[in-house]
Amino acid sequence: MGFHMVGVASAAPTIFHEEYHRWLAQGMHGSMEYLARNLDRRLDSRMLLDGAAKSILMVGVNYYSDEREGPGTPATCNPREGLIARYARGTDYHEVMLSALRVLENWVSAHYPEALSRCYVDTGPLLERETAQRAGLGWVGKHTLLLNNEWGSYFFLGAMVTSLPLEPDEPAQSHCGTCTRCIDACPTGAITEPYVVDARLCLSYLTIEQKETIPGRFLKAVSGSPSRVFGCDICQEVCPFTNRFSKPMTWPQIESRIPSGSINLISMLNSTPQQFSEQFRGSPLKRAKLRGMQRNVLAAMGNGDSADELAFIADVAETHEEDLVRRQANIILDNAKESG
Ligand code: B12
Repeated sequence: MGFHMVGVASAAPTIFHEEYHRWLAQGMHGSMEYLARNLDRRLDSRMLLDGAAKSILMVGVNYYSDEREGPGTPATCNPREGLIARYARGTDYHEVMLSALRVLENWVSAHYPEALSRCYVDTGPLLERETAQRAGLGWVGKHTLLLNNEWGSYFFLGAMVTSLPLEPDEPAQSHCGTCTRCIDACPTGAITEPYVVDARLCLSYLTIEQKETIPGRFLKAVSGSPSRVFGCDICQEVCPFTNRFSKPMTWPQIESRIPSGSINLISMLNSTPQQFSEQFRGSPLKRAKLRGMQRNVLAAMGNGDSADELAFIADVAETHEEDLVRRQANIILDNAKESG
């Protein structure tokens, strides 16, 4: 079916039960309430399929696109461009991967008609990375993402849960050693300790998942050079394994549609709902909605460092039709006042 990685884990309780509860108790999930739901199943995959789950077939699909991110690229040279995280430059992976998994599921059903199964990509109550580590697809890095010494970390995970008792693969071993580059590079300190990401501090959460304004203390990180207007890959960009082993993707369905890796900030700020929905049909950017993207690009435009910038942001605060964007503009203005 073209998956780049595949492995089997037995359905089992997580060995990080306490860590997960601590993470929730500290509020690190922010507004992603679904992470606190269905904990019986989320923390013990034997409970999936109404208690009939025996094995989980984990798959991985490489999505690395080799657009450069460093010096000389539009997002770095041009302050009017903002970077889109690599995973979001093509068509949304959820449906594409689910369709491929369903082909596999149909094949299994044809051979084992009595077997129950369910496919998940992202949305199910399953700890995909921990399960994938047990299935031998790679190891959980200190940035909490799954890493593999053939593919790096730019790959999606998907799962087929089945009632069939399949023979499990050998779990993968960690190769992170004493390296802390991901922790050191995160501009907001979101990796609060190895293997723990406080989502509330993560640029990915701040620019995609949360629907409110981006607090002033994160503006420098969003508007850095390059600015990041949808998701963030810094913890992966600095990883020696990711750098060494990433190879360009081979799934045309999720190929990058944004060759520069970045979008024009002003065009997005001025985009109409029709333009946005036509330009980004089927794209992960839709998750942030137009108003979320406009909030992000405004936050990326700067901190009101010059008089021109301040005047522009003050105008947005008065005239932009989205309430969220006007409120974001006021946060930038307040922030500029505070920092003199
Ligand atoms: C919620 C979520 C987010 C949240 C929270 C991130 C997080 N780290 O949990 C936000 C919005 C911030 C996010 C961001 C991103 N995400 Co996300 N996300 C998810 C989702 C839906 C659930 C993850 C989850 O359950 N989190 C809850 C926390 C508590 O779980 P955890 O970090 O695994 O915590 C465990 C470990 O830390 C462990 N632990 C504690 N101590 C120790 C010690 C050791 C030694 C070990 C090994 C483990 C360990 O205990 C915890 C309990 O098990 C998954 C899909 C899925 N269902 O799994 C995708 C997923 C993890 N995301 C993915 C991607 C691509 C991203 C981004 C790269 C996107 C981007 N470019 O912006 C960023 C990366 C940021 C980062 N460093 O995590 C991919 C990752 C693929 C891969 N190769 O790993 C996934 C698997 C989606 C997919 N199907 O492909 N994401």
